[in-house]
Amino acid sequence: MNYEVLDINSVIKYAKDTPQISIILGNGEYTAKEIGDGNLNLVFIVDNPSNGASVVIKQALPYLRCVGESFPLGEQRMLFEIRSMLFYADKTPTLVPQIYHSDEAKYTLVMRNLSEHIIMRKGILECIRYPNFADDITDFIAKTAFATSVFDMDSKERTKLTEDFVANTQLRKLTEDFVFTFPYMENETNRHNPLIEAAAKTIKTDMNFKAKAMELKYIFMTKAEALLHGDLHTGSVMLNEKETFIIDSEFAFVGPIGFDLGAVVGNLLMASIAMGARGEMEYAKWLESMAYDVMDKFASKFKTLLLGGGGAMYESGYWADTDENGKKILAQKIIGDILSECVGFAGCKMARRQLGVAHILEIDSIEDESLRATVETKVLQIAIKMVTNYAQTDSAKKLEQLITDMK
Ligand code: ADP
Ligand code: SR1
Ligand code: MG
Repeated sequence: MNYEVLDINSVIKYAKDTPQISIILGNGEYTAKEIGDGNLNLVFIVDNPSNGASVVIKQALPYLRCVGESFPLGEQRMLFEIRSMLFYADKTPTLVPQIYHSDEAKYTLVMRNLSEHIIMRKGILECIRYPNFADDITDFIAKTAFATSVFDMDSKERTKLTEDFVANTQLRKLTEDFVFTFPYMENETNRHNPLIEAAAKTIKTDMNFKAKAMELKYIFMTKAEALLHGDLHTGSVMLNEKETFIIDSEFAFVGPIGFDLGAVVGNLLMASIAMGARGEMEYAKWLESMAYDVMDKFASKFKTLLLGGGGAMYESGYWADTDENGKKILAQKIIGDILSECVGFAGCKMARRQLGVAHILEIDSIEDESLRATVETKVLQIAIKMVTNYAQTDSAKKLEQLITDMK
């Protein structure tokens, strides 16, 4: 490690000594607190109480925070968060916090403190309805995926994009291990509620499920479709009823678009099951319907973008001006594949949150162990169904049917 890991004292000095930060905070005595509740990094809020100014400073730790120092993890991952957040700031500026400064030598990203927004998981626990979420998240996925696809970029730009993110191998490997592999075999990092021991054991011998999980891992590892956020769960979204912001893109890499979409869909479905078990039936229904809405909205927005696309894909003169059908057939095929992969990826993400190292707030905070087991079991059953049937589940309607048939 050849950089200084910040603490609540040194982060104040860092803010004072860095003109791009001190210009935002202004003159005065700064205060700092560490608020990181994620699995990987340090997050500080630095305030200037004399004028109310405030910034968030995020820094990569040289290890995996949720496991501890025994699990080293390269701090270079922050470079990919910096590059992707700057890219998003350009393409979807209203959907990411304003970036004030980034430092590739100190592995820091300095951004707007979203003090009027909360992490979506926490809003879900309070049953808050977010009327713009489905539109905002599908804008984010469709626009950033299209802008980095062969339908918009030329070959040279795409080669550069791939080069900029190809070295994010450590975080890709985290996903390969913790989403697609470890939860379905014996591994020391796994943890689950003792009351679901039987289900946790069964999945490890379910060859049908395990083969499909490997198929999805193969797609994850080989399909270089577009630049992904890479960890787009509801803990990477800060919002209120009016605005939505995407944060925490250190897992960014060029991969299959269905992976980001699946993260959103899988986390909404898990949240729906958890909130239903807490007695919030109407809210649970709304969360489930939002999962389908996200798939439908993405499909419609992405189709429009693909039909207007060019980039490295189409040689001028290939399609006749009147020939819209060829483009439509191709767009339909691409979107069908993205949606079915989304269903499979969502299923893997739902299963791993019950069996692997990282769980979710909406379920883990259910104190009654047996109620929690009921939720975990239901999530697992649906997840297995989604993974084993993903290839033929290529629309929101088909996913809804698959889940309804299990009720
Ligand atoms: P990790 O990479 O460790 O998962 P996150 O980027 O998810 O870290 O940030 C951890 C927490 O810090 C978030 O859950 C949120 O509470 C807080 N946070 C992160 N970025 C901001 C921000 N721009 N404004 C306010 N709070 C933030
Ligand atoms: C080691 S697993 C930690 C998890 O936290 C991140 O948010 C990713 O989802 C990762 O899989
Ligand atoms: Mg996070």
